[in-house]
Amino acid sequence: MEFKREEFLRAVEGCLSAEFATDLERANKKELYNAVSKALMEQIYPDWEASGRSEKKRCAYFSAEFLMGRAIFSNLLNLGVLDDVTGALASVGEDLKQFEEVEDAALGNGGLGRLAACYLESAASKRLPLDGYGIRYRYGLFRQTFRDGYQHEEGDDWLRWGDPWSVRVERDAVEVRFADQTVRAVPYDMPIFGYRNNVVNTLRLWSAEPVQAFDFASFNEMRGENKAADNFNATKITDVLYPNDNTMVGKILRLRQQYFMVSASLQDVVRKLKARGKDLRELPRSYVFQLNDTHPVLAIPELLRILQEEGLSFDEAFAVCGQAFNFTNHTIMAEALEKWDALALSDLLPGVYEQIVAVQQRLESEAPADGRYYIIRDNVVHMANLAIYVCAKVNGVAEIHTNILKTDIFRDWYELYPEKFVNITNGITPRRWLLLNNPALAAIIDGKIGTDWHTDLKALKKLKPFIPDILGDFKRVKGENKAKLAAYIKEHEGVDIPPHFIFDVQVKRLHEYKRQMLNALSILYFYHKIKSGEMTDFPPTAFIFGAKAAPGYYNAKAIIKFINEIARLVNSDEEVAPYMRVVFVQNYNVSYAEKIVCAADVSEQISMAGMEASGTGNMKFMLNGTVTLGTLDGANVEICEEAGRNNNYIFGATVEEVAAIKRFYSPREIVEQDPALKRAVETLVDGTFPDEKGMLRKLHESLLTVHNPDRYLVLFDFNDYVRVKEELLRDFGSDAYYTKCLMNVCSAGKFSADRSVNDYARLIWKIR
Ligand code: 26W
Repeated sequence: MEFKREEFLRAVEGCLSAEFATDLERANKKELYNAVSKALMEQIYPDWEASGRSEKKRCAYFSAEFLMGRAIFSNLLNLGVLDDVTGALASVGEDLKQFEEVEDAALGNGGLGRLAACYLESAASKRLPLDGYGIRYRYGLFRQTFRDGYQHEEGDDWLRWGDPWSVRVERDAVEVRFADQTVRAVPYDMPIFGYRNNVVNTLRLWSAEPVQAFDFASFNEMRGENKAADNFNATKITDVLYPNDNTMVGKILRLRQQYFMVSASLQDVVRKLKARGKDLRELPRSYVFQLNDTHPVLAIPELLRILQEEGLSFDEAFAVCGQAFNFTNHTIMAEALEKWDALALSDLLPGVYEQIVAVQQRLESEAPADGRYYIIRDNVVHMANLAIYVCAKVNGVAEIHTNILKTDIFRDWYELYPEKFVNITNGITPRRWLLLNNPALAAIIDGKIGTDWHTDLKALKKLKPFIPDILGDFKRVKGENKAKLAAYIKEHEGVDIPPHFIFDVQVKRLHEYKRQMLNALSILYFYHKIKSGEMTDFPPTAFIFGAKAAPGYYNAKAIIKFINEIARLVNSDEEVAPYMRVVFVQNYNVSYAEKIVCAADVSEQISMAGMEASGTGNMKFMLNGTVTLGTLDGANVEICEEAGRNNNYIFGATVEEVAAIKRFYSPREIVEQDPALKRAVETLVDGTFPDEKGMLRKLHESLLTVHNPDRYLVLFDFNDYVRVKEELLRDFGSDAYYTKCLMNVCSAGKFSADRSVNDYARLIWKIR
């Protein structure tokens, strides 16, 4: 984008006066933020309009979640005006950094939603015609605080700052019909800027509204109460993001959300095609759809329904769907695969249910009748099976994950349709996750190998011969990033972390399979060794956690409480103060991640092998020069392939071993044979920590006494974990250690989302 300072400032002034009746002198932060954003939106409109006009085949990415984070800095970076705008604002005495207070758009839970956001950015940067379709939740993922170590949730009022990076497109509103209500879906379009290439794609998020505007006449006739009720029901659909990650509770409101989103999106697509005079039988020539997990899978029966309404036969409509739809699986946890009660579904969406029944009949005529292939069974509709049966391609998100799909959870389907299954290893956008969050490291790299890597991350391998030259600069930058993070943590969490400590970080959603518990127990283990005098030379380490627990997930919340208690114990102990600190940061989100990822020395990726589909945080740390302490799970496997296993710290049972161990696993025995481990585990029940609600006791039970105790092999892997962790902490600081860090940077090329979207485009979408 061409930037003219005077013109820009005039536009900001114009917006301030028109929208807020104020000026540059008097505007507050929020007004200035909105005016700066709108001034830029005005200028990019022609590019946006041009991108939308193209009749090239497009991909529509259907996702219930887009975890966009903060838009302004990333947009300025991609428009190529970050420095210009910083300078222009400085010339009128304003600091761009003040917008770091702007709320994140947290319209997603975790990995799956953030992946969708990275893919939109990468596709625009690679000039691929990809648009996102989703829901404009009024409240995003809850805001987390800790009170006495317990997680508390508050509503996330992200629109408090306004939404200057979206445009409400009233003319494209559509109606969505449920058996018991009809609502209006109004799109809000967010421009997605390619990196310095004038491409602008679109994220279209639907907001639910009542069909009729407030009816004053009927209100006067004393029917006002009913109207108010209609209004409430309609907007309720898009009120709030479900805060669950990896567990699925069949809630009718969730069903409404999902149908609302896919119906509105498909109506949008069909209307566009009809306006261009296209035969809908040819839809796959113009569009391809990617279903982001099971949440948008209702799109399949909905498109069948719409196409038949438009005059196609069932077989014709089915042929279209078979070519147009593709499905990504993001987790092997059975609890997370969407299933609906058949009665509830047919009550709410009879037309859709009818199509599912028709698909089931078609499946029965095609698949072996041995009970392995079904969509509806025992009055439950299995959305993953519907997706696999109809979709052209089904993909996992890392090699190991795709192999598990083929050999385990979807093995019957793989036997029937082997050609459908493909792997697309996840990726992250290097613009947000290096250029933007770590400009000093980016500058070091630019200085040695130029800027090709900004859009071709594989080019980072050219940095290898320069590693010895930049070791000192790398250490300095890491040190500066750590100091900044420490100051931020001091301000926001009230905990002192000396910047010269090793920053050992585990940030991700809280889940038992991710094993924050393993990390917690190891901290207690080291703490006890330091206290008893057995370890006098423990390398000073700060253990930093960040994670939200689903509000209904008891054990996850208990683990937060446990770690907060450990933090209190450790941080208030003067004897161990020279050796360790523990902090659990509140409200971990995309913006917090940007600060943490560039300041970490150790990246904890310690899920039980086979459980983490891919992980993408692991890639962010790697790109920022952090070694992985991890299991051979998800994309960790490929990280080791790329960067060398010797440049990371790998421990624990492999997937193959996990299966064998589980057959005769006795966590009791393990604890009894290991007094140090036992001591750490017993803190859950021995009065070390107050436990007035019995939460810690429940954790103890889950490890030792429940049916199927220690499901995720925390105790089994403990010894190996502690051994490798200690080795890592002792290696820290040497040139050899920092060389490992930089070997990871040089080897991160594969994990660019640019590569991922290119793979999708080539293998699945067939778009250019
Ligand atoms: C409440 C329903 C529900 C079910 C599943 C919500 C969210 C999910 C997701 C599938 C969970 C998720 O985010 N999975 C993560 O996807 C990332 C992107 O592919 C992977 O990197 C992570 O390993 C995986 O856990």
